[in-house]
Amino acid sequence: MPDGDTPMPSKNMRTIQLADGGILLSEDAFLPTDLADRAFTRLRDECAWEQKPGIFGHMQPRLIATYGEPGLIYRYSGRDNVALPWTPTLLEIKQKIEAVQGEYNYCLLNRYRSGLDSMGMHADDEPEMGNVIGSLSLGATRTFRIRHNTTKETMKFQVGHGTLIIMAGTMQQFWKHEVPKTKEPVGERINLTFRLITRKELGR
Ligand SMILES: O=C(O)CCC(=O)C(=O)O
Ligand SMILES: [Mn+2]
Repeated sequence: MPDGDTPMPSKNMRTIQLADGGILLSEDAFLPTDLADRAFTRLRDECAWEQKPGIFGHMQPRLIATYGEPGLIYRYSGRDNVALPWTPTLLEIKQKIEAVQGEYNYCLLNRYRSGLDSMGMHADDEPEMGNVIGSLSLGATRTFRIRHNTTKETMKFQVGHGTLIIMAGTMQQFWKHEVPKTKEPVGERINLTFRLITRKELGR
């Protein structure tokens, strides 16, 4: 079994060494289509989706849901997001990603209802956040764009049904990422970001 820090990528996984020690792993069809289809339907129909206000008080342009170990809270954009208990679908996907890299106790799900839904440039660099984040995409293909903080170097990835991206190394310190809006007629997309919220911040 991997120890969580040492990646065990499959032969279909690309490893990209980014400037300043960022690491990005990606695999297009990480989840087989039948499992991806089943997961998309279940997560869409079973998760407790909410639209929440962002940092400036306006509604975020997407729906979110948060799952994980009991009592775990992830605070971002000035709001607490309390984990609901893991569902079987989330646990199944979590274990598959952990077999590649990382150890996770929390999942933030984002649901992009159409091309108008998006996520702006940001880094998941809160002090309590582990540096390895496993991001699994389901449904419509969207662009995942990353940008270096100072050189502004950018890279784009098409993330489709079953695509896995793992962000690791120093990526959150030196790079930001986003899912821009698109005018293309795209369907719904669900993205799962598995994270490790460290113990010292539990129970705040
Ligand atoms: O939807 C995505 O691919 C990215 C989600 C993300 O960056 C986040 O939840 O922090
Ligand atoms: Mn993010």
